[in-house]
Amino acid sequence: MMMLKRSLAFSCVFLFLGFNAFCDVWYSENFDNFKDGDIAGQDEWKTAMNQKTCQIGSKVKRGDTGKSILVTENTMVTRSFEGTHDGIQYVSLFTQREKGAGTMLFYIGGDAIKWGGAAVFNIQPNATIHALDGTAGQQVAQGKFGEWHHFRIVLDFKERTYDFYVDDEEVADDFGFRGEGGKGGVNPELSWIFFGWDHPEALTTYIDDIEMGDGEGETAGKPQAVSASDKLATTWGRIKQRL
Ligand SMILES: [Ca+2]
Repeated sequence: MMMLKRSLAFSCVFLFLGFNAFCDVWYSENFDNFKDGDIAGQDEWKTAMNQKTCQIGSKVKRGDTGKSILVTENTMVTRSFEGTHDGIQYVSLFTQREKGAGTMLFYIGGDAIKWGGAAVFNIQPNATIHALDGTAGQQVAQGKFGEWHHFRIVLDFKERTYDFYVDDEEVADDFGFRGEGGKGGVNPELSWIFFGWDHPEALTTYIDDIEMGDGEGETAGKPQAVSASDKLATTWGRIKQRL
């Protein structure tokens, strides 16, 4: 892991001018190399709110091969991130839910987990997507069962607001952080994400390809241009030769 971090740091130095977008990413995971079963205990993922762990599986995933996270009722997991991630930050992920009576909850923040969250949103049993503006929830989009949706959340830790994009369409603009007591003033930076459903009503939801980084992340979740990939692979090869 240390080697990887060092390599990434090196690559950012080398690629700073030519491939700046790459450097903006500070967490990227497709879960394809995780072990099947409990995600808790892998890559610093942990259970949250005294719930059971979500699962890694290969039944439903983005792409033809690989794995994703399966979120079911009474499961909730979180991951914390080191470093200072303030100013403008983004989270990009893909999610797909099936029919069921449970609600898929998402929280992103930097204060107390759950109630001190910054951006708070969910997918309800009828597949509508809701987001909180402060403490007031409202429907912002209509999802479809059994289809991947792309979520991109852009958080402004100075203004303490966030924008929410569903499948590239902005569905929430400058929604207030939830924050402790709904004041929204207690999240200095992005330090964790967590999701799940802490109730017994049935839930089947998948999450894949989580990416987090500095800035708006406009290209997150989009296929990279072939030329950029080639350039990256070539540069990567040179970096490895030097190390
Ligand atoms: Ca995957």
